[in-house]
Amino acid sequence: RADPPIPAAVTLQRLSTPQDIDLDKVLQDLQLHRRLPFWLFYDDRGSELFRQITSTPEYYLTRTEKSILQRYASEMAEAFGRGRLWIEPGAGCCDKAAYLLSKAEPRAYVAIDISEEPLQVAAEQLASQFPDLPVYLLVADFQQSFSRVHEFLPAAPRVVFYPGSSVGNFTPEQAVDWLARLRRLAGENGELLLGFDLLKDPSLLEAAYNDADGVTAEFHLNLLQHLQDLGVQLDPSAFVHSAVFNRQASRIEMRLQITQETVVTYQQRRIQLRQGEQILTEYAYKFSLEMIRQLAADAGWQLQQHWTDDKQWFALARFTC
Ligand code: AVJ
Repeated sequence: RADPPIPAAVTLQRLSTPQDIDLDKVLQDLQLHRRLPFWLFYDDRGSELFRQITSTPEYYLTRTEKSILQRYASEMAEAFGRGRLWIEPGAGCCDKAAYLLSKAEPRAYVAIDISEEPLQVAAEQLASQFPDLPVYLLVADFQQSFSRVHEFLPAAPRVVFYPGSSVGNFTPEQAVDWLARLRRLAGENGELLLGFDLLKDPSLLEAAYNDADGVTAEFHLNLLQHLQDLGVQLDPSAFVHSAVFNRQASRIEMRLQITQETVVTYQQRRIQLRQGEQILTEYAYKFSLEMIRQLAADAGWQLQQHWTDDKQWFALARFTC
């Protein structure tokens, strides 16, 4: 299929390609710690399935966050001020930023994502919605080439936009590292708009990760297909989805349960999994405002204000350096 045309106001830069996965390290982690990394969810099919999750009735996160953005876009734009460079890591199809771009009159909008296709589609959308807005699309894997993004961007005070509660995939320690990287990305006088899921009734949390139509289960099991596509041999029928809320740790824990003895092989590696074992694939932390304030403070960010919905299910907060 041919690439869609890139509009004139849009600059596309490819900084890295998704090929450089260290698969042996991934399998070593499976062998030694019964862990697989959450980013393996996101191949093309996985990104599509995540999109489908966001429209299940149980998965309130995306819907709630968008309602907050819609309701408070003007107030947020006012708080951040106009003429800034808005940067969104992991932007995907850029649909959340669109709420703000109409009000914030940015110097430019910069979308960073490892997956090029949704960015391309978003570019057309943004160009028709905001014909005068310079848009930069950076195809990049943040693991490696984050520092290089500075080379491509116009000079202006920055806002880093990190919605979706993706910060919840990290352990608190990793989250501090990540927020510190976002602070370097934001630069001098940089600000941050961070979306995060709030603590609530565990039955609501667990329902959001166990939707009745099984979309989340399919999303979870797609990770096995992704591994197979990368050359790993395994039998997907030996794995089932589970997601439970751990109150103590304040997080949803997603695990693949082994229902029958099975073997995973990759090159020289042979990993035997017994019935009843479980493989940890994802954390989704649920925060209080105080938890987020503290994590961000440890990374050098000061909480300024936050916006939430009527039920206080989700929040977006503004931080300054
Ligand atoms: C994309 C990380 C925000 O943790 O809620 C959804 C991913 N995993 N259902 C989340 C996810 C299972 C999602 N984030």
